[in-house]
Amino acid sequence: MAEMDPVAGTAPVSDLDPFSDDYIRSPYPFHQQLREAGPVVFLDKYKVHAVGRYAEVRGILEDAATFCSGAGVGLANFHKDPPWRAPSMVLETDPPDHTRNRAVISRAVSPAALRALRAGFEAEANRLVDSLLDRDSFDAVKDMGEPFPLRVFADAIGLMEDSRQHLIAYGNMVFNGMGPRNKLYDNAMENAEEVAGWVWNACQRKNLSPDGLGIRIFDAVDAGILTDEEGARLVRSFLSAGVDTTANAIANALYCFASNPDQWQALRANPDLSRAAFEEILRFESPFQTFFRTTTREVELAGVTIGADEKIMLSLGSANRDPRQWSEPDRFDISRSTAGHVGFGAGIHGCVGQMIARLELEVVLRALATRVATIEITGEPRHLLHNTLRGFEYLPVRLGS
Ligand code: QZP
Repeated sequence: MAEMDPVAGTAPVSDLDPFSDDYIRSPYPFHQQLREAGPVVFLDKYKVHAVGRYAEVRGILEDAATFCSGAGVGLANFHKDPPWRAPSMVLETDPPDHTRNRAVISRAVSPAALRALRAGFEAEANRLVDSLLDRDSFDAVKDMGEPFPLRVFADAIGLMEDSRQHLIAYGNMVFNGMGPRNKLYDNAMENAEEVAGWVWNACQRKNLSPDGLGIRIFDAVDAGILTDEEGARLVRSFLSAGVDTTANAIANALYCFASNPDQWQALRANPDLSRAAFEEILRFESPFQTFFRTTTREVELAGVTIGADEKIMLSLGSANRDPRQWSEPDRFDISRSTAGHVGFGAGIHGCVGQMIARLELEVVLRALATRVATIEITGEPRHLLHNTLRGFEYLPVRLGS
C-alpha cells in the first residue's frame, strides 16, 4: 500500500488507473480489484476517491445534495479548472436550475412525441439490416452503430443534414473530455474549434426543423423560461448525449450476441424480448462506464471520511457486474431481471433520453431478430480506447440469413 495521502483519509490507497489502455481494453478484472479493495478506495494516481460496488454507486447517484454535478461529472473540478465548454444545463447543473431545465427536455421527449417516431425508426432499422444481411463482412461501428443514430436520432431532433458526422467527433470530445488530460483527451480535442462550432450552429433555432424535438426546447424560450442562448445550450445536450451512446450500444449488442449464440437464438425465438435484451446489454457492456460527482460537504461514506469539494469516481460498469448485487454477473442472459442496473444512471440525473435510446435499440434488435439467423465475428475486433465510453473502434461482423 502506498504512503498515506492527506486527501485519502482512511480509504485504502490503490494504484489502479481506470484511464490506462490495459484497463480500458479489459476493465472487468480491474473492476473486481476496485470492488475488492473496499467500498471506497483512493486512486493514488488521480488523487480522487472511487467506488465500484453497486450499493455505494447507487447511493451516491441518489444523493445529489451531497454528491453534486455542478462541478462537472468528469475528473476535472470546475471550481478549480474551468471547463472546455459552457457547462451543460442539465448534466453539469444542480437543483434548482437542473430541475427547471430538465423539465424542459422532458416535455420535448414526451411519450406522445416518441410514439410518433416509432414507425420511422422501424423503417430505417429494417432497411439498414436488409442492406447488411449476407454481406461477407461489415464494420458494426462504421456501417451500423454510427449510421443508425446519425440518421434517426438526428432526424428526430430536426438537425440540419450536412456534416452530421461531426456529431461523432463531438461526442468524442464530450466523453473523452470527462477523463484526465491524457492522450485520449488531447486526441479528441484535436479539431475542437471546428467541431464545436458546427454543433453550436446546428443548435440554433433558425437551423432546427420546425417539426423536430429540438425546436420544442425553444417553446420554453418563447414562454420566457430560458434565454435564446440557454435554449441552444439545451439542444446541445441532445446532440452531446444521443449519438455516441447509442452507436456504441448497437455495436456492443452485436458483440454480446455474436459471443453468446444461445442468447441470440433465444431472441430470435421471441423478438418481443428485444426491449429486455437491451437492458441486459446495458448491464453487461455499459456504453457509459465512468462518472464523477463532487462532495458538497465533508461526508462519511462506508466508514471513510471524504473532504468537501472532492471528486469521487463512480464505476457504473463495475456496479453493473457487482456479485453483491447480481447472480453470475459475468453471464450475458437476456432472461434475467435487470431491474436496478445503473447503465442509465439513477436519481435526479438518470438519463432523460432513455426512452429514445430504448426505442432505437428495440427496433434495431427486432429488425435483427426477425431477419438474421447467425451473427459471427469475422476478424479481430479492436476495442475503443476511450476515457468513459465502452465500445469498439472496429468490429467486423457477418449477419447470416
Ligand atoms: C452527455 C449534456 C452518459 C451521459 C454523460 C451523456 C450526456 C448527457 C448530457 C450531456 C452530455 O448535457 O451535454
